[in-house]
Amino acid sequence: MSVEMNFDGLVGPSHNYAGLSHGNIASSNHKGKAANPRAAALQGLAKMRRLLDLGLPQAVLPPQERPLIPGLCALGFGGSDVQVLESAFSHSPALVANYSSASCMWTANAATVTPSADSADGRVHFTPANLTAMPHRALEDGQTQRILSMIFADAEHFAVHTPLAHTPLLGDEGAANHNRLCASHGQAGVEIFVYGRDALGPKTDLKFPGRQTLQASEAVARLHGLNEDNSVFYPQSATAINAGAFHNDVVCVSNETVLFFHESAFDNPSALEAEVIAKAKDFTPQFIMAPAKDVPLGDVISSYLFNSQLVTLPGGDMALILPTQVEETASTRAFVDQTLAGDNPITQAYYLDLRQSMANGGGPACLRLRVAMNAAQQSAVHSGVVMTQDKISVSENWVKTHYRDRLIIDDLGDVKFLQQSRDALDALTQILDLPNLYDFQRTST
Ligand code: SUG
Repeated sequence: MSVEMNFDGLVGPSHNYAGLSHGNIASSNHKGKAANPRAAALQGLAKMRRLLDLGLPQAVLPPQERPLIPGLCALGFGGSDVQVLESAFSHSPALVANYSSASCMWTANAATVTPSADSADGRVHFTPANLTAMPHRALEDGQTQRILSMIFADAEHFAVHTPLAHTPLLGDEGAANHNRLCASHGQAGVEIFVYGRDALGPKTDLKFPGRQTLQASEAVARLHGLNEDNSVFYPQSATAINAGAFHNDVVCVSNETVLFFHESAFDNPSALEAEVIAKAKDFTPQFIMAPAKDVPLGDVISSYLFNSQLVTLPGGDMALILPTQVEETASTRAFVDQTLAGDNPITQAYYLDLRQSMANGGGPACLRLRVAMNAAQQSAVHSGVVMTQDKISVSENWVKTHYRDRLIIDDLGDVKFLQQSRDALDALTQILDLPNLYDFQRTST
């Protein structure tokens, strides 16, 4: 039987607020504030535990190596690893902040995933996102490809592609701009690629970056063996991007038959709905749209209503996994209550404290990469990353042992912090049975 497994990003020890993401309001608003990596990682693990408690399969993607010493070496900083960090930091703390970001925790941006029911060759396809739009995120794709290749190593079931080239033509932000509608996870569906910018089209009036290009979405669909009958390409509205919805998953989420979104997400939602209905051969899509008159776009972006996880529970009903900010905002709370009472499959809502991640613009949906798999594919996943209650407890203890509870930009140049981060990641590779995952485990000086 097919299920959807969520691969959550384990928050790395260098979680901090450097204000690196132009167009991401939360990131800009928290620039320079002290972060609490320990609380951030524990909040993420508590979310994983909640999903396990609900009976849903849960796995984890490890953090990437940060500070990224090989990246700084490639910029000409030399000597031992400690000297590289010290000279880079004395040259530019802002540069080191880019090479220290824990942004890979938002695994909705790790890759785009096409389940085998949709792909031409019957395998699950992954394209690691190049994340070209933001300098600190453009450092992620090499390690992402390595991590995915270790976890989804079985070529009979999985295809892990090379990321698209780093060019503005092909800005790719992964599953954060990808929705899939289907009767149930194991059945063929319609994949909706939402883009922020047509890199070959006329100039638009975007105030903030439209990170995902149409050309990247089309390339990913081709690589994954999709065709025009099971894929849709649709622009996100400039209104949403200019208000701070830097990814589509800030204003829209899908699960099986349901597309749950805000009226301002798309300029012409009815045209999108019509195209999806025409391509949905054996199921009836359900569109749940929050009207702007009831739920202001500003409330959507500050609360992250649509950055919820929409999941199918073992009994068949659907649940929303939401940040507590949605409960605290009158308009969004009212819309959730109205949705639960309405004639649709969503019957439950859970509010979780993810404030550390939210302060950098990452809600529940940002923290997970969804992979729908049949039974054979599930058993081919590297078992070390599959979470159990016990493994969550072990991971919590690991966080409590290795993570700081306060981190500011100045700490990123501290060589003791470099060593602490490496000790943490080294211990994690044992917990997740991913030996020699990190460069420093093979080459450090
Ligand atoms: O790319 N924030 C991330 C948040 C990504 C959220 N993901 C999804 N919506 N799927 C970003 O803007 C902030 C880092 C900083 O400012 O320190 C950051 O990278």
